[in-house]
Amino acid sequence: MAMMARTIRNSASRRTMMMSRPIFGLRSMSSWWKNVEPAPKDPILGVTEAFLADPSPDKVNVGVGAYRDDNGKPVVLDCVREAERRIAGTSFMEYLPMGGSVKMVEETLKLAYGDNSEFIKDKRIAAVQSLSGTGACRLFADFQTRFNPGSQIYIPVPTWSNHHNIWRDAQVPQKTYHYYHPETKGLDFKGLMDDVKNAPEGSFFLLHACAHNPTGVDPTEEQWREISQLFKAKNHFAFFDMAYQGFASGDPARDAKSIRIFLEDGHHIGISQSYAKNMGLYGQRVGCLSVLCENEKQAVTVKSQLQQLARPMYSNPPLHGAQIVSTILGDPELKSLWLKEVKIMADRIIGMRTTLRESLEKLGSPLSWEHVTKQIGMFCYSGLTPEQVDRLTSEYHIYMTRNGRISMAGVTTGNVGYLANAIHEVTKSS
Ligand code: PLA
Repeated sequence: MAMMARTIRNSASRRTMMMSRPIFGLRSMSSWWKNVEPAPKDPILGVTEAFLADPSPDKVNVGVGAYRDDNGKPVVLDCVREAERRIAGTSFMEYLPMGGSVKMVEETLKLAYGDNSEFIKDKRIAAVQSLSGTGACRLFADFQTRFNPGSQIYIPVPTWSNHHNIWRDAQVPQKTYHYYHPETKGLDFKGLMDDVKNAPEGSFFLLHACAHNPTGVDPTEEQWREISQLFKAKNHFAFFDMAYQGFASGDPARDAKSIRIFLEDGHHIGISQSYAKNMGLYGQRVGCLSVLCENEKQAVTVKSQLQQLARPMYSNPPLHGAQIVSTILGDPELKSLWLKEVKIMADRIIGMRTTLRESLEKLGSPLSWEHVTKQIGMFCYSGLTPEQVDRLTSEYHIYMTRNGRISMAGVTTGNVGYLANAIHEVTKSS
């Protein structure tokens, strides 16, 4: 009996041994990644995933900042269609240079620095085409850590969630500065200025050039002037993330005011630009990183290093979107069509702000919704709590980020009433 048991045990352990032997290398292959834990869901793009998985016909996505027309459909701008028609015959499939399309970059710099910028004329700007705004921020963060190791970045509270990921992955330590005042639902100007003052001389600051994400709250022109003066006194470096040029006022030149003020004051700044939103080129990944240098020689050197950072990461940026942008901006007629279309997008959002606020007021909401129309750009920082957002999703199939940010670009005549009613239901007892 004991022998039999031993035999069974032995054959069982032989079987286990055989199974655990790395036949065809299977076991060792499957164990390579056993320590990998699932990544947390992205707070913005995770919302889109959940929205897509919801079969409800009532569902509404006001999560990601992607513009929709009044029928809730994604938009291809007429200027983009025309540019595509013009470049269609060329079938150009070559690599772009490491720094991207020179023509696209030239046109893009004019939007940020001004058509007649002396810095462009003097060739003082090191600039490369980037993988949209995210790529521009990441390239800058990598540049910062390579050539200013040990430096930190000051990031506003709150900010676009991916800013934290970008500078974290580039190994740049992060500090925060005050920006938003929850009670006034406006700018915490005093907190901001105190933090700028108290930061060590020569610190790096990330600033949203316009249409701050997620709050929709921007400093006034006068406040920008004061911020710029204080940056000067403290010798801080300003890095502007300009992902929404045109979406704040409807006019790209006006939205670059913050940058122009810093330029007038003689700052050497960095800028991230993106065509995702203002040209609707989300998936084309077209953007630009620029760094204003002391002189042409330094700009050439800095550009060579930016290219050197790009080369082992993605070698060179994509071509098609860059061709669309340079075709539009290089042709006065197409450019003015683009400016008209940017204004149409911005105005539709402004109109929806008014309708959303009025609808909530008509429903007899006991809360103030003044901030819905006061804030600007693509987002409304509604003040909804994470629990209220969860209720909107579970009871009404309305999807938004848990910080209460509503992408106004997803609000339409067709869904604004439904949205207002749901917001009223989850907030009326608070
Ligand atoms: N900077 C800010 C402040 C942004 O809000 C976004 C996009 C980007 C940069 C990057 O955009 P790009 O790389 O596509 O040019 N923010 C979106 C999308 C619209 C996202 O999270 O990626 C948002 O919903 O917040």
